[in-house]
Amino acid sequence: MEYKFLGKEITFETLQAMSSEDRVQLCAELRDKILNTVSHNGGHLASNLGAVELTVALLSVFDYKTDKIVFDVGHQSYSYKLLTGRFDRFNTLRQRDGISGFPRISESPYDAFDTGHSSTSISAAMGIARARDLEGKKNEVVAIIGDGALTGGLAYEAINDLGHAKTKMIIILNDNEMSIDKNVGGLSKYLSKLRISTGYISAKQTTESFLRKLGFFGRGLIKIILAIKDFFRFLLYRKKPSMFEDLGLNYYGPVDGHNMDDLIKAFEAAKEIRSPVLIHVLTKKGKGYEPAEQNPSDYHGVGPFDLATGVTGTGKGSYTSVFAGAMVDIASHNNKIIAISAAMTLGTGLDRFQMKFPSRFFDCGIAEEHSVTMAGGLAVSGFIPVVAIYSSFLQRAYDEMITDCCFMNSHVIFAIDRSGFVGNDGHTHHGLLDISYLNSMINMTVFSPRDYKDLVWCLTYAVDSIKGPVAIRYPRGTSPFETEGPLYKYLGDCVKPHMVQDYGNDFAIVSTGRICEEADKAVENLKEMGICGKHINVSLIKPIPAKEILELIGDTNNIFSIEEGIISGGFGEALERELQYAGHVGEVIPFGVKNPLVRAMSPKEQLAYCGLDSDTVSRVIKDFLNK
Ligand SMILES: Cc1ncc(C[n+]2csc(CCOP(=O)(O)OP(=O)(O)O)c2C)c(N)n1
Repeated sequence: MEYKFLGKEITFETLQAMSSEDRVQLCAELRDKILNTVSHNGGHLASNLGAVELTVALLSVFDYKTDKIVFDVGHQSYSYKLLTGRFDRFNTLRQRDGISGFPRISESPYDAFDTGHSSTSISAAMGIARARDLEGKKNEVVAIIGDGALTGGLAYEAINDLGHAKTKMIIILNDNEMSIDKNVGGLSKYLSKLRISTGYISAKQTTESFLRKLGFFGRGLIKIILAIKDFFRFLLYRKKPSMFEDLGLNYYGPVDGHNMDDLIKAFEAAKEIRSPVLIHVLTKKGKGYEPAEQNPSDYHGVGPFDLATGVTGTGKGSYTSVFAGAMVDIASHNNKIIAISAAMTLGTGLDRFQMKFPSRFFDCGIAEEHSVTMAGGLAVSGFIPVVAIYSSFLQRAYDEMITDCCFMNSHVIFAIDRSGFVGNDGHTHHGLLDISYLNSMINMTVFSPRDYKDLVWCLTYAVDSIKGPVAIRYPRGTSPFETEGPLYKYLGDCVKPHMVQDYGNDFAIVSTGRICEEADKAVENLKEMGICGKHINVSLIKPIPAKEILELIGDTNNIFSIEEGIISGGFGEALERELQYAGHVGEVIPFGVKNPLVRAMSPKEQLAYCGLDSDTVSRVIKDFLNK
């Protein structure tokens, strides 16, 4: 497609001056660019296709150079990036040194806030609006939040504050009836009710016809109301019952999120209100690309795909799918097993469990904290809840894990997916902090299995042989080694350390998790250089089986550890302490991540960037040993 607008400088004035036809053309260009880029680089497709008109309308009413626009999660900000000076670099989306898949203040002065995790936009925008008021500035502040993100509790903490403080700001609720999967819960039902009871607010309706339809206005009153020229302004001032109104916001909508004129009028009207306004916009996820419209969940976050057919890459198996299969197996023999997801049913593979055991599956929405405390409630009632949440998203349930599960020593199992590097989503999504935060939790047992079989053993052990809280962390993607035959002989073997290579006593390296592969190769590299050491792998990392590890280490004082996680508070530090308690005199030198701000690139590149690839590991060990 030849672009008439994209590629040229687009300012607020350019957008304001555009005709309706020009804006339609611009939307087509944005969709074309997004489709071509995402089909090549992967990314969040469906949400972005649904937000094209919304973004063009937004930037036709608000000046991105002076107003502040905060996207929730930020996965839907591609059109915004393209319209705010990043067209030329957009081909680098989610690539090393390229454009991030999320707003980044380090990337553009027009990105108001870094995002990636859900339900933060109203809080962040409110802080920005309060700062504006304190400084006596006049710019607008807008938060754009999806109906999925609105299931997160943080959003209500913000609305509670906002409805009371009456800070001037605008919330645009982008309602497409979808989270990643179909949106769930009472709120989603409530929004449907709002949609149906009111119908679209459209510029095509005349004020008079609208008022007559309502029926209860006398002729005199209609005359007065008609004196207010702008229909939208009238509607905005008309108090419409909704929970948002009850909480102190002006509610306005719903507006057709693909009708540019209606969107612009609605945003212009909202601008005039001196107190907080929520504009309810209805959009279609995947809009304009048939495969994504038909299967928005499959195209929410997608790898490279064939644009003509929509065919995405075939999965080669993953830790996630192994976990999903094991859950179904285990639950078919144990009717106390419950599976819990926080709006990530597909992502965690729990759709298989849901199909098989619908009454024992709960999707709580984007509500990690609630999911964990609810699991605590199930556990004290005799069930065995397995809460499957991505590592970085579980960070926000830190307190609930401790207070509502660990302190009571409750048998809650945390299946922590996406531990370690996640690749192109970048630093907000890495699971690099989990060992560190889990290490601080009393009573918590922690496993970091190295491959698929190990994962199944650890999960089985967690269900059958542990009575308190257990965390099992496993990474995104495929296992580097698929062992033939049984990995262990007995269930209890997964809590023991294992000798992987034993070439001599020059050094010993203790690995945990998938990164076992790099340690493996490093030990081979070193052997070729005449440096002969040992490699011990351990899946149980809390409590660390220190005595057994020391026995395997044997006669060397040059001990290293390696983990796919942050060094501070991580496995290596804990290993050193536990080995010392077990009688070892000396230190453990940890290989791990020093700075978790690791940007988008492939997981392999991220390993190398952090010095955790086998070449770097072998070089560092060689230098250390002075050989
Ligand atoms: C705390 C947290 N939990 C889970 C996610 C994963 N996640 C990213 S987008 C999304 C769905 C958001 O739905 P919605 O806000 O309606 O936006 P849409 O994609 O439908 O436009 C989820 C669950 C996240 N980013 N942050």
